[in-house]
Amino acid sequence: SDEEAAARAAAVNADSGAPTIFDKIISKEIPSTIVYEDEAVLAFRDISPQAPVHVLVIPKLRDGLTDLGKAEKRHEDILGRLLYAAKIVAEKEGIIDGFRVVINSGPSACQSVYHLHLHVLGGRQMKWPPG
Ligand code: D5M
Repeated sequence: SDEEAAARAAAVNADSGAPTIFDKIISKEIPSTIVYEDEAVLAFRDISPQAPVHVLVIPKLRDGLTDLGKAEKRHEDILGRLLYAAKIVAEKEGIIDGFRVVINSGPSACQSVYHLHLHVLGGRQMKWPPG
């Protein structure tokens, strides 16, 4: 599919350390709709929402976390912060009673941006299994 092809193309540059579109969102060079922000984490609306609520939660400092598969022991604190921020986003967005958190890691999962991000999805009945 197109998504798979794009994900494979994106993965080629993943380890180059090249900036991603999310760096420009963090620096506010590219506009985004911010839902939550603290010193370590930024949460903003996905440009291509897959549910009525679709927010991305990212670390402000990538620090090697191109994808979850690159996580190391030293990332434990930021990983915990990201997950807790996802809960705060769900609360703020009014979906605390039912929401989904997704991390696509690597081309086989159709990851397209190589700066770790959690998808927070809700506002409709989610299906299982995911595609
Ligand atoms: O998810 C990457 C996600 O990033 C995908 O759902 C689209 C979103 N995206 C890409 N560019 C932007 C901008 N500029 N604003 C907001 N959201 C964006 P993945 O899990 O890597 O496939």
